[in-house]
Amino acid sequence: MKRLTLSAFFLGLLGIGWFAGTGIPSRAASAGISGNGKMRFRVLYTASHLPPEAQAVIKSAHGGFAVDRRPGKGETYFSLKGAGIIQISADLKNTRMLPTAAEMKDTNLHNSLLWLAKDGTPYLAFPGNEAGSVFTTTIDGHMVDALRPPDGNSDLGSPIANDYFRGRGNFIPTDVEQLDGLYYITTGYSNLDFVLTARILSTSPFRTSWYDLAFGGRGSGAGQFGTGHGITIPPGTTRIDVADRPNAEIDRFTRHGQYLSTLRTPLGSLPCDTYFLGNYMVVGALDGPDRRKGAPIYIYENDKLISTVMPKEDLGLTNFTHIHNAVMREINGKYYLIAQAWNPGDFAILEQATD
Ligand SMILES: [Ca+2]
Ligand SMILES: [Ca+2]
Repeated sequence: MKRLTLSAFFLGLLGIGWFAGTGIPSRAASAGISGNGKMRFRVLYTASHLPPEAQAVIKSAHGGFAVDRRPGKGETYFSLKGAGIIQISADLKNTRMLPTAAEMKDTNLHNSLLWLAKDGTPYLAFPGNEAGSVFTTTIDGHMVDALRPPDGNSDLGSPIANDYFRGRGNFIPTDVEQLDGLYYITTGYSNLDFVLTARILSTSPFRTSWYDLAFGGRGSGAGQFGTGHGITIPPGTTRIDVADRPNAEIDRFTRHGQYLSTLRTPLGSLPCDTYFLGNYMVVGALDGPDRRKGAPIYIYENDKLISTVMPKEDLGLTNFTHIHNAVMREINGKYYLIAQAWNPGDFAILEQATD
């Protein structure tokens, strides 16, 4: 009996291997379902759904997703070092590479943002943590701007931040947001660990310059960060949410950098960033409280935790030891999670289990 069970198990693994090897978008690598209540998910696509160039470097994935929220759109964007910017179609069925400038293609872009200028023109922005630059492109991936490190002479609005760059401290952007012509940039991988801001002076030609507003800073006090890793503004609001990863906190600020409040994620979790869809907040976590089970994706409704999705433990996505980013889509009344893992990197799209 035991032997039979084991044989079946290994045959099953072999089956998954064959499936993944065909290059066909592999549906249901595992029959598992994960999550709670209405927010339970199963695997829809794995990394084999990505273009070959992306699959070749997926193991080094260390970024995040941006979704085009405009009516009639819905495409998702992210970038992989060595491959460039990838676009996932609005219906999730297709993926393609966008032509990407060499300067952006061969460096890590740690997250992604899609924002609209006053005239409605969409732009993508990417924090280059290795390049020390925030890159802006058109929706087609054409690079229009690279915001370089502060030179030590620009007033960043905080003596600590000014002194840091005067002393040649590193600029390491980890995420970027945009509100009314200001970029808000987290610098959680540097000792500075502030949110810095830069003004978008014009879009034709595209020009940016550092702005005198900075807030946060390293520490455990209210509105301080252990690592200010991700930054997100809930759509339709002016509130700024910073994922303070080692402290299991989402620290909230006004657009002027005044500290508002903190939402605590489960003790021992490492929240990387937040994504908002309606009343839902999705939080991809590098680790959960129980490190043996792989990393969770948390789903909150009106700031209340309603579901914990465990891709490794429940869905057989063995590379999802750490999750670096997750976003949610709604298509025809059904919810989908798009997630990427880190160390090792991996990719998956999960679909809501409605049965
Ligand atoms: Ca904090
Ligand atoms: Ca973000």
